[in-house]
Amino acid sequence: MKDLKGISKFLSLVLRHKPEEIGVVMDANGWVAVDELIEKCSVKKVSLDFDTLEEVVISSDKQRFAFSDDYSKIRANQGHTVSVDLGLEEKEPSDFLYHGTVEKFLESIKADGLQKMQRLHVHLSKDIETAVKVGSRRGKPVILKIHAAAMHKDGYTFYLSKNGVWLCEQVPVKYIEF
Ligand code: HQG
Repeated sequence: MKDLKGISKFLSLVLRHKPEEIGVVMDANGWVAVDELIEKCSVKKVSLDFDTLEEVVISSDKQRFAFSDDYSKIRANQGHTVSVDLGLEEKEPSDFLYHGTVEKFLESIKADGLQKMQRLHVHLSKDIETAVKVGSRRGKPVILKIHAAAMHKDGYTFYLSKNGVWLCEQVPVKYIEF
């Protein structure tokens, strides 16, 4: 059986954080040529062919990756730490969005609000269930309720990624319900 999850994690590393890990070129919009990706994955002994890559893209639980229309390029839908312009769609959020985190960050979040840390955006979830999954990556999840519509009304911009993750620059403390 192919290790689709392992490949997906490796692709997340390359397509969001470290294209240099295997020496692929990423354009300003986050795209990497599929042929080059497949070829250079072998450098790290990750054996990949087009069919497997397509399987990873289709089976990704969070739809982490997308092909260009002609399947010649691939990119991550969100989660980057490298600076890319994804042409994100600005969107008005519903009343509340959620953020899954853990206890140890609360004091700092209470002081500074939610910050994007290493990534390009603060990531917010449309429902509590998704936020629980995000928080659980780090331990016992703590869910923060974000007064998103109020923020938007006050002039903050929200984006919705292709795979349904809400993104913004920051969330000031006054919009966070702890
Ligand atoms: C915390 C996954 C201290 C924040 C998920 C989080 C998501 C602060 C951590 C995506 C802080 C950053 C992103 C402050 C925020 N002081 N800590 N002022 N502001 N934090 O991984 O949201 O599976 O960059 O609470 O599903 O956890 O990779 O962000 O705990 O969509 O596809 O700093 O990653 O997607 O951590 O996760 P991250 P995140 P994938």
